[in-house]
Amino acid sequence: MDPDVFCSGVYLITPSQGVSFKMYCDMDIANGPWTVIQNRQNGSEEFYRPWDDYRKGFGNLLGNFWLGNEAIHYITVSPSVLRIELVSWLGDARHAEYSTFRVENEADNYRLTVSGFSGDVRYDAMDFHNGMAFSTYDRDNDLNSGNCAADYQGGWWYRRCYDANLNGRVYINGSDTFQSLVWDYFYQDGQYPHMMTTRMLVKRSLP
Ligand SMILES: [Ca+2]
Repeated sequence: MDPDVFCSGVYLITPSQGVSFKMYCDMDIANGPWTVIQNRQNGSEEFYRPWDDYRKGFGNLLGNFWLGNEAIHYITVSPSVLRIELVSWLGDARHAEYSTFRVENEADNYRLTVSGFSGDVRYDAMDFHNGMAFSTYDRDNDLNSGNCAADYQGGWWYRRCYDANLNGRVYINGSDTFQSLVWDYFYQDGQYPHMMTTRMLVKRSLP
């Protein structure tokens, strides 16, 4: 079945000759179908992982997972849109959309391009990460003299260090920790509010 035509479920796609991987395709939300590249729905999956795991991807496509930087790179070779869905522990749902989303290849450390923000979340927390390379605790590509991925316990496009930390390891409600799933200024009065669930989805830009 062609995921461009109809989907909702796990599919094998081949974005480039000799390169194929499984992905979860969603057409339950507006203007789909979308390929899900990240899903956090509970704390059952470990996200504090090394470079190689983030490169290949990990978790369960029907549960919590990171699709993998290699797969995300191949998907975003075609001009792509990113959607991020956030639900706080207070149950408030917001989303961000970016009209431009690209992840370079491994030789460029899966460098992020993200721009063209829209959506109903009150702060664009990804702008801070635009242009950054991906970092993991064993591959420090951030601009901090320390190791952001080790300090904040995720794999991410850390700068010095983050405004968003959606791959943070710590899955708990309300605790004052920076290692959690964070979207800065989700609330006006809370700089580092924790998220209960997050999803990141990609689709091709309209021509
Ligand atoms: Ca560093």
